[in-house]
Amino acid sequence: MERKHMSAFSLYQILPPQPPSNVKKTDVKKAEKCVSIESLDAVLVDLGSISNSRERAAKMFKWIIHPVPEAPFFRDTWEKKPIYVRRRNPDYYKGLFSTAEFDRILREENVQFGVNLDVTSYTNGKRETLNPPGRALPFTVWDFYESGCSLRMLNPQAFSSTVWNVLSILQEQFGSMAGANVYLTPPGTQGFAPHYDDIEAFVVQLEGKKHWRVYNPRSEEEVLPVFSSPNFDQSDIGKPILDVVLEAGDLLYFPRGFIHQGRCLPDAHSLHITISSFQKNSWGDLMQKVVTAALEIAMEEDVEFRKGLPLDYLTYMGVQNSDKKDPRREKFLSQIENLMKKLPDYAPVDAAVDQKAKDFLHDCLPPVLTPDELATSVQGAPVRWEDGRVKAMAPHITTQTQIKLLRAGCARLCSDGDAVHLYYTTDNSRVYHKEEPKSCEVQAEHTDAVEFLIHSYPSFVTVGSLPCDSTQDRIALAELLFEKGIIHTAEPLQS
Ligand SMILES: [Mn+2]
Repeated sequence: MERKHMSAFSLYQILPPQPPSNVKKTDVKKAEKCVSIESLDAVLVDLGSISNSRERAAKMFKWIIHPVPEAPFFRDTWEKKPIYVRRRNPDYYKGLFSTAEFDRILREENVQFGVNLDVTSYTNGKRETLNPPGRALPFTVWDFYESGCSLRMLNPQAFSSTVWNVLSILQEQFGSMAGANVYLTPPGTQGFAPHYDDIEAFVVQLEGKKHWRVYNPRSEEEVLPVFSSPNFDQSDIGKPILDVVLEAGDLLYFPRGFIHQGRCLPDAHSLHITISSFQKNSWGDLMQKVVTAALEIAMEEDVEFRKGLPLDYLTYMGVQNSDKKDPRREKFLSQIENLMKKLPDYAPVDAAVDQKAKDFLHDCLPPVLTPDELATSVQGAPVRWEDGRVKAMAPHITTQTQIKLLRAGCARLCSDGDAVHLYYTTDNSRVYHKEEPKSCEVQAEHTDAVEFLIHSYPSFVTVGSLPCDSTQDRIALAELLFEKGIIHTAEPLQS
């Protein structure tokens, strides 16, 4: 296919070496007028009053990149270039995570070396991982730290409710899994060799400071790479395009493919959390599903795809024959082209997107419920054991009960061949893929009602308004969705 375009790589080459987003004082002041600067606690309380989880996600994201406005960020910066936000407010991200919490987690939780925590060092150009086997107890971990090693906590969302909450909100902004790692680095040391990653990275400086250097992708092939790089030598990476000291409250964003390294200054430790997203979330990743499925369908429906290969094709095709001037090669290649051109006719794009969505729902963190949501969902149902008997009967749903999905993205209808399934995130684990994908088959008489419920979000609808054939069906469906934690009610249910 012939296409005139400016390659992403050449685009990077013309970007100003110092990003214009190095926010000046005046810009911050201008932005303050539009969005108030709030603490994380205040933001989270605020979000609780927003009924639409997608709006919550957008607001959370705005708070993270503040004062950079969202629309220009996604237009000019996202997947294109790094951005550094100097905030001059060490408390901006306060409450998200801290070294004190790190210490608390080591004491109270079962943190395993190599699974939840890595001990690393990078000295004289040599990168080492020093994980002993077993549980990471403070005694050993702090000894490593004192001797100059960096600590990387791999899934802080499993141990910190705040990180879990923030990521579970953000995943709806990205439509792609939001992950995080926490990095604690002793003064005067560096924990990692220069490298690039396969994710969009938001480095949120929580404590102390760190000297960061960010470098352009080295070639066209390393722009928006599919895989992370190995460790590089200093001589491999050229000159940094960004050279900054991140202080508490500051933010550094860089796209996948941008090489980076962070080193602590002699006078301060550094604690940061890197929030990441968009791993394997490219057009190509979707096309893998589209093309695979299109070919399956084409083979079922089009005899041209089922006709046999020429008897002698191995004698003129293949690498060993690729330099041959043989007219049969041209004929063979043109037949390949004809078949390729037919594939779009069979491409089940919506079904492929459903496959992608299914993967995403499996990757998702379960939602963190607000007190109101807890009181109106299965998790907070008031049934309990008291005084030797079950107190309060299981509450019941009537046609007057008002219901709504717990989150815009907590459930999704996907067709699996003949059957329709509802996939949902509410029974997922805080630990990545610890649970199998959760789904339930939706009977044909219920699909319209589930779709209605999904499309009614964020409004509540009465159970009686669900487009089902009978009241019995309506109640049965609502009870099923309530039990799975997919919906909650407008008011706490009465027994
Ligand atoms: Mn990295």
